[in-house]
Amino acid sequence: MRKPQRFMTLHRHILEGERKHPEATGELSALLADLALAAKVISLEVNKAGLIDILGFTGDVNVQGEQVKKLDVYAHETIVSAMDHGGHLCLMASEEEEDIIHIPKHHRIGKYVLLFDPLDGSSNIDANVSIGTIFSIFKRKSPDGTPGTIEDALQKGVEQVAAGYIVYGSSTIFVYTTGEGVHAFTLDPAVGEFLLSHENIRIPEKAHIYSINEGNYKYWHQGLKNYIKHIQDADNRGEKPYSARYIGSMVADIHRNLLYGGIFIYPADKRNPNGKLRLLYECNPMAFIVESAGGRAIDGKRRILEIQPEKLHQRVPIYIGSKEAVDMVERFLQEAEE
Ligand code: P6P
Repeated sequence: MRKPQRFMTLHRHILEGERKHPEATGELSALLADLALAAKVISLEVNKAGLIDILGFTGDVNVQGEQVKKLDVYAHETIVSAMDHGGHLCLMASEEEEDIIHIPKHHRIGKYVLLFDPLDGSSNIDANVSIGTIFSIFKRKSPDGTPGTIEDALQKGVEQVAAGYIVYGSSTIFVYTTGEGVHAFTLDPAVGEFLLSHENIRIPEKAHIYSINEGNYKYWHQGLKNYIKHIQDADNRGEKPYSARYIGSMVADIHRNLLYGGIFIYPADKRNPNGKLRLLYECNPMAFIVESAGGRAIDGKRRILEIQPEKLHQRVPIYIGSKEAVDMVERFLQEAEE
């Protein structure tokens, strides 16, 4: 009889990872499984979104008489409702919500904190460009059994116990790390399971892809201009030329660079001294993932994961990707300061 195909589901992979830690209670595994369910629900809606115009749904009320929500609000509400009753969380915070999100009183309060960007890059959905959900998980600092506090959300990125993203593209891929390798699972819609597609992803140390919005060139500081000019001259030095790849969706850009090698940059510039991307919901989780895959992530001076957050929606500049590339841009930025 043919040996059954060894397919590793996300759920089985998480449980096998948990078994390596005798002290594990299974709560983190259950939390990640709840997130995977939310991801499947969001994926279904995102992939239908393109049909809204084709099927003639009205702008506000669709054929089922339901209120058609903006996709990022829909994704936010899907994650909150999937995660608020599992008993694993004391608190949530979302890029879509001004303040922290408390767990409803009638639900058990758990020991984890979930920070998330429900649908990053959602402005791209009408052009059918890949978008994504990003999440970051911490253990609470405040006493067990009490409602979570803002301090539980404002922890340094080094304190993360897990982080990941789901990219809704030509396929839906769930990528996560608990600090022991970075693993990717592709959704098989036929069976409704995330199946292991890339185990222990390592970002190539050398990079020949750079991702940055060159439309902001005139606002860049000199050190960054010097770096970009340097890499654009690579072939004049007999080196392999670089390619510019910028999707304008952080999850898609980072996912490609994670697999192929590359550097993603959203810098501080003369208009935005803190760049654009959020520390809690985008930069910290992506930094944990990329560092766990052998890369680096800095704000130009500091390791992203060492930054002490001051506010929920704090923005930081980010230079993230292959180690050699981040080392090089760091040198150009330092030299320009001297
Ligand atoms: P810009 C999408 O709006 C986003 O938050 C990230 O996903 C993306 O990397 C960045 O902003 C794009 O910003 O200013 O280049 O359009």
